[in-house]
Amino acid sequence: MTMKHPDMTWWRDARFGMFIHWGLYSIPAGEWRGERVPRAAEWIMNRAQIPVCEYEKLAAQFNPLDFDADAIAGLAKEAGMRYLVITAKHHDGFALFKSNASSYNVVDATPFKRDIIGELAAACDRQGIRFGVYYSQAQDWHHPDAAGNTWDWPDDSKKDFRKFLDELVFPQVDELLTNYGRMSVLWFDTPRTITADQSRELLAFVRDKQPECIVNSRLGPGGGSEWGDFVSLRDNEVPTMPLEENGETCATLNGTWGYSKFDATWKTPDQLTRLLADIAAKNANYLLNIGPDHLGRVPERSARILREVGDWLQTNGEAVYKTQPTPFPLNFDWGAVTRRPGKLYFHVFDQSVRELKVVALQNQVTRAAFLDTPDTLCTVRQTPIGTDQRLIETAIEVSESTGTAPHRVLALEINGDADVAPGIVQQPDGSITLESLAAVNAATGAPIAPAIMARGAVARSLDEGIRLSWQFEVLKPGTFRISADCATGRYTDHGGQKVVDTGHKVVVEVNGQAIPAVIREDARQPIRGNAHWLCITSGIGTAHFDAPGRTTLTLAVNKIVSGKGGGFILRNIRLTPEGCPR
Ligand code: H79
Repeated sequence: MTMKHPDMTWWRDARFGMFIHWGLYSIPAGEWRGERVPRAAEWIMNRAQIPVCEYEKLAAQFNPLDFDADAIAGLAKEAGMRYLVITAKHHDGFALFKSNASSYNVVDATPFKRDIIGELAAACDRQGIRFGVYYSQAQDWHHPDAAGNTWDWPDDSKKDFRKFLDELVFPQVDELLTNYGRMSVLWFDTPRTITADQSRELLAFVRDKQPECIVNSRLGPGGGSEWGDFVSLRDNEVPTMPLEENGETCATLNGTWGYSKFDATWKTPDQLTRLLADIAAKNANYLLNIGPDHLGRVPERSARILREVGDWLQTNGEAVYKTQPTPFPLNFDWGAVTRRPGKLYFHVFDQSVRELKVVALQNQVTRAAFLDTPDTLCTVRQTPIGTDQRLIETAIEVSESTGTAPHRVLALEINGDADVAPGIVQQPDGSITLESLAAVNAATGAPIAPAIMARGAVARSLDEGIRLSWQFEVLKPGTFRISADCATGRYTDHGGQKVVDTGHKVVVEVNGQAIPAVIREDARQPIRGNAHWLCITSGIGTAHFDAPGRTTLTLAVNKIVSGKGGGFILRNIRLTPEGCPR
């Protein structure tokens, strides 16, 4: 049996989905016995070490009379989302569906008695939204043999994980795939304890029941691309370069998945449309979460924000749905790029830019206009620069645009499919960006990217002793400042502090010169408005090029400091012409 899904078309085209985290944790909503339990509210049982016998009592209080499946599916539709994934069972073990495998479910254990999964599946069908469920297949804090609950059952050696699979996981997955019609997505999470064989068995079981169901990569150990049908990136993670395989960024609208009464750190509609574009530009879907409260109400703010995203998609959806990732080998400061056959979409985040310039696009641009002012044409110039015929500069004047949305999309009609001459080239502003994922291993010549593609990444997490190199084309010689952008690598908001490890020792070799440097924090900024990740910039030194031409830069990583920031996580190396602000 083939283990990979043969046809991901609907999923691949969708690009935008709704995630829903809902369960008993919506009752405490981030507070236990008068104490705030910060961050992820769905983790409260674990974070406050609440015994099963106590947490279970929440079921008797669970009566979300305002729950309206049609309203939620309708909201997803209004937001422009094409699929929906809800927590059928999260780590706390409580099922939002009728189950014969355990009475710890919404129908048997609550006064509400309604099957939430059933109602939502039917509502999604009515709205034409693909329906899927999240199922925690390894952590279950309610089951003595599952992973995770170390406060009620501290002795791991007494746990029989197989028993948990047989008593609960297989029967419940069976119920989910039998009782609710077509299941479009099964979304597994935190594959601890589960073995490779057990994961394969679970996948075969799903394939047998519903061959069309799409499964995420967090099914099996490591959660990498060898598992399932698409790569689940880390929570809230935005890749820096296009992924070779289908990816998905699951993300929060504020800072928690389950409803919290304390967290009002909502992302703005502009941030969300930018993230959506940036993620699509990297070949991934955006699965954006809402957390209904104990009455089943979607927080009004999140609903309003999502509707605004939906309004933006009404005009700009063609630059998101069904698109392919950026053909350019770098991130632009001004925005992100998506494409379709015969089209390129420049998502312009920076409204102050009056002229957009890209290098090495081989196609002729036949028309350029913003999607929100489609009749106002922008002037395009395409001129060769340098000696290489393929080094064409495409410049588009955007000063005459009259639209007002903060994130506008410039649509270019081009002859044929977007074709960008391979290689890294100095940009029209003089800068040269060496993305970490575009590097090759200097020792082997092998691309650096595949090593992380298993999981996707905000950037490449480096190993001590590695030497990375990049070849690039200098067009306008001169003196350049070299700097490195480094990122946080995992859940690093230790008490609100986002940590990027510094102190790594590197040597940059360029132009016959070896520059030793220590990575430090000279500046810090959020990554593309994404509050969950942070980027620091470290100065490295300067380099001088006398003449145009092809050259190489090598980064030798000699010593890595492994602190709370996850080690040395390099986003890119930048060369900025002396005298330019960075
Ligand atoms: O379902 C959501 C999370 O609950 C789940 N995945 C997403 C989709 C998830 N399970 N584990 N993790 C994410 C990683 C665990 C992170 C932790 Fe923490 C850091 C556990 C304890 C510290 C985050 C912050 C959870 C509690 C506090």
